[in-house]
Amino acid sequence: MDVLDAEFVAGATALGQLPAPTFAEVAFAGRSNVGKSSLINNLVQRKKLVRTSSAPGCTRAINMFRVRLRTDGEEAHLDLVDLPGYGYAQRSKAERKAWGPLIEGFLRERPGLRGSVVIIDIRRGAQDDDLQLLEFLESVGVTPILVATKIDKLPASKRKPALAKLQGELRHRLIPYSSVSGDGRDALWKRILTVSSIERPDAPATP
Ligand SMILES: Nc1nc2c(ncn2[C@@H]2O[C@H](COP(=O)(O)OP(=O)(O)OP(=O)(O)O)[C@@H](O)[C@H]2O)c(=O)[nH]1
Ligand SMILES: [Mg+2]
Repeated sequence: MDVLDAEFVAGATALGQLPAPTFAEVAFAGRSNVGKSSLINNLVQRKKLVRTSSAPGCTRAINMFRVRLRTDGEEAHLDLVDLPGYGYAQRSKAERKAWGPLIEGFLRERPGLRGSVVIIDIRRGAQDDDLQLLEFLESVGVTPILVATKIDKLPASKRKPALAKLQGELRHRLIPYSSVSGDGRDALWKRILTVSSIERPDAPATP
């Protein structure tokens, strides 16, 4: 799989500002500062396509990026959607009130949406709002793709037990990731392309 091209398509603070669904869409959701924007940059191998920040609450709008890729000799398009982070207490109440419906509205109402990557910090584990998001996705029928990110922040000896513990709390397979080293990139792309029906799932191994 090669990413041929990636470009910013739209930023929206209301659903009506987004372009009509054109290609398959995959959303990226997670707590504020968990590394959603860094993950998208790492996936498309562009350092600065998406703005990232060490200050939480950087992404305040829904930002859509269009990726042109080639897989198995065929070209395909896919829209990646960076959602504002949730769970950041420092924002004004009015802002927080506006985002719930924005994120939920997006996840509920985009007919082209094939799945949502849900990103969890391996060091923090799944928090209440992550679990609420997973429940919400289930209720609206959006396939979750679970990612445990920032694994590079744990010493190698602590990664396995931390992943096993987090996996034990969740019902979907977890993909370990680092946006610094690129660990997990192939596995996540594979899952995204399968969920988007761009690639077929691997045939089960014949006995
Ligand atoms: N070590 C390490 N740092 C990371 C990783 N992913 C993100 N970061 C850092 O975490 C901080 C937040 O990253 P962002 O990508 O801006 O996070 P975000 O989820 O988009 O944040 P908001 O838009 O504010 O919700 C930045 O300082 C990143 O450099 C990772 O895999 N490893
Ligand atoms: Mg961001």
